[in-house]
Amino acid sequence: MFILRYSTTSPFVRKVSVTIIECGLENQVERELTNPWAPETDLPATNPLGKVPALTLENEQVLFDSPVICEFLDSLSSLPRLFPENSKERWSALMQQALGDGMMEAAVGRLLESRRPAQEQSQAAITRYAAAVRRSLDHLDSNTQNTANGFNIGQLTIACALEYLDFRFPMENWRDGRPNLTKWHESVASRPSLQQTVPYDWSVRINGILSIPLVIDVKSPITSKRKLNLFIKAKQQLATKTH
Ligand SMILES: N[C@@H](CCC(=O)N[C@@H](CS)C(=O)NCC(=O)O)C(=O)O
Repeated sequence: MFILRYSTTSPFVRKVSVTIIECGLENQVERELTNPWAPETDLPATNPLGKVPALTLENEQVLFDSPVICEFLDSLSSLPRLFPENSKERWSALMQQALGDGMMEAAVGRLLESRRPAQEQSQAAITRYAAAVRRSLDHLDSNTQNTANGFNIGQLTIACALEYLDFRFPMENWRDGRPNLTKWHESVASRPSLQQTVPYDWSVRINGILSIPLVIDVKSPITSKRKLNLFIKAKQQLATKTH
């Protein structure tokens, strides 16, 4: 059994979750809910960068950074490969993955910047992040050959990036003025791997008080003891925001 440290909102974690489903590996991965922003988190003991996703293998080796984890998982699967072997297709898929990862980094960076106290926020940084995402969306809309066929790691990452924009910036509909990208997204959005991994905030406010749902993740194959431990751990982390 592998252990995936995850958050329910991270687009990088989502890439891994989609890969797990695409590769048919659901029963080989146990999931551990982790808030990387909690001051007391032990995540750095697993990933010195303090980031999710991080995957611990059976021999205790840890893999981190979503491209590494996804390629490892893909190498275990006998299903059609997400990382093409043929050189031309491979570089194209890896470039698309880099573009999608970059869009996620810019979108997450913008969100974090906008959550800083008003007097500490940099409008210049927010504008720069937003422009990077906008240019990438325009590039994808006018280069549809990059997204056209199949569902490799590049297309998987772009889909996660687009849906992260829907999740965090729904008021700025990326579809506006981008018919080609919209059509492409519609063609992949019904894949079960995407439908089953829609991001959600596990912290909710009830009467203004930060709380968490009792069922942490119904899709996780985790034991009730582990679930209880996660619940306690999560309760201890309530004061810290996730993204
Ligand atoms: N390049 C990494 C990015 C991972 C990442 O930025 N994860 C965020 C959550 S979306 C995180 O854990 N951030 C915590 C931090 O930066 O301290 C990947 O592809 O896995």
